[in-house]
Amino acid sequence: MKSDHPVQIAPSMMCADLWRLPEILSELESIPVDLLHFDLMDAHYVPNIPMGLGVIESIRPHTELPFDVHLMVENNDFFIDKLARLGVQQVSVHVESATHLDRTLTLIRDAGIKAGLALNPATPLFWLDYVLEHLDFVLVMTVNPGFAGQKLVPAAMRKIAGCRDYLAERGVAIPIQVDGNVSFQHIPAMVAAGARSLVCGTSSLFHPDGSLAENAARTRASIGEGLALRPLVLQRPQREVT
Ligand code: S6P
Ligand code: MG
Repeated sequence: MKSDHPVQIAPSMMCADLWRLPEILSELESIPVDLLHFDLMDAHYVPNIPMGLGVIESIRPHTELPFDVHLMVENNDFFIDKLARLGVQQVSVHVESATHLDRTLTLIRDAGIKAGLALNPATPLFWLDYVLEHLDFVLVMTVNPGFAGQKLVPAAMRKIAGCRDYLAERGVAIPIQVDGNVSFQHIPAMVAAGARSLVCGTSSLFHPDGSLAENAARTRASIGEGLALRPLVLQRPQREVT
């Protein structure tokens, strides 16, 4: 994930109006965004199928922006060589969907693609323990995967800072991507907690109240606010034991 922006903007393409795709693509390029995020689902691992390989294939020749594919499928390995042939730059897989996680991450890298591990809101950080050397980024989900337009899971916010500290303690300098209700309101805290790539959907870049250009300016301003904040310190919830 290389670009000049300290925090990358990755538009979630399942939130774009496919009817207006050529126009949207050229607006995204002129903003400019940093990479395009595609959600590939199979109606098994998650109960939805917003887009398939065909959409990625038809868009790929029309832009030089890097493609970031978020796999939410039961059979990750089926997709890897196909995505490599389509010219995708990075792929993330979910811990729960990978029967042999080490093998799947190795397949991704061997295909010349950057590998990411996606952690659902309830998935602990320790899943990273034995695969860190295979990873180019970590995807922290702040909603349960499957749909756009959901409410943030508050505990997942703590995981962003937890993940930043976890990686720093191990001397691993890979970026944290955050996906799910990345709204104008939440972006500053997400960035202050350590997010360096934001998947932007209906709650920011594709917000129905603004144009793409207006929403992009608000998104960059919210990122600026987050970068100016002191790094968020991880606060564990206090619960009274009765
Ligand atoms: C959800 C998917 C996401 C969504 C994105 C939508 O499973 O992985 O990439 O498309 O989170 O954004 P928003 O702002 O509508 O929550
Ligand atoms: Mg996604």
